[in-house]
Amino acid sequence: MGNVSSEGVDFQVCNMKVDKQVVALQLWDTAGQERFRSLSKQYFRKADGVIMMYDVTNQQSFFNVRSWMEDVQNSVEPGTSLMLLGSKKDLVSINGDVGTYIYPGEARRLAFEYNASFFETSSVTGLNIDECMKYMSRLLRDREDQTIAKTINVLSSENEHGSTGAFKNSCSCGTTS
Ligand SMILES: Nc1nc2c(ncn2[C@@H]2O[C@H](COP(=O)(O)OP(=O)(O)OP(=O)(O)O)[C@@H](O)[C@H]2O)c(=O)[nH]1
Ligand SMILES: [Mg+2]
Repeated sequence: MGNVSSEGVDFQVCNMKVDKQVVALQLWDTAGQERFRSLSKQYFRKADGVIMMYDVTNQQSFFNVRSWMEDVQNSVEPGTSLMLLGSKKDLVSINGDVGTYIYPGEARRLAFEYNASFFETSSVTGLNIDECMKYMSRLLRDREDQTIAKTINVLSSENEHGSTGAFKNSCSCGTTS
């Protein structure tokens, strides 16, 4: 964040309002520097979602995305929501510097390979910041809703079987001859 490289892991909480619901997000900002790679990988395992960022004017940062995506893919639980963000879009329009610009089509293809959603963003102009966080919040909310629905299903089917068992027990206990 800011001009300082993340050392290890930063943590923040924030609430996102989506479709009149509030989704509470815990954001774990892991460092992108190589020496923190193994530390960062430990956090992917427990994540419900992973957001990866590269700089749209920096080919090397885009080149690094693939190996990070591989790490993420090998670390996360199935069903974890992945998102790729091309940051610093503001620099492209200011400089008109298309020479080093990674075009969104190329990035979108890479994101697609890893089943990740994709946005171009700018923390300077605010481009797509709200949109991408809302998008991720929706994915997480939908997955949580599915998990809750599955749990309710399992509990209610266990209850059916359980109550039959209980009924039989109480019957046999209650029956005196
Ligand atoms: N112009 C522009 N500069 C940005 C943008 N986002 C970040 N920066 C700048 O880019 C530099 C690096 O940003 P960080 O947020 O520290 O990058 P990081 O990916 O967290 O870096 P690590 O913590 O080292 O992994 C800082 O100087 C930021 O001010 C953006 O959207 N536009
Ligand atoms: Mg950082």
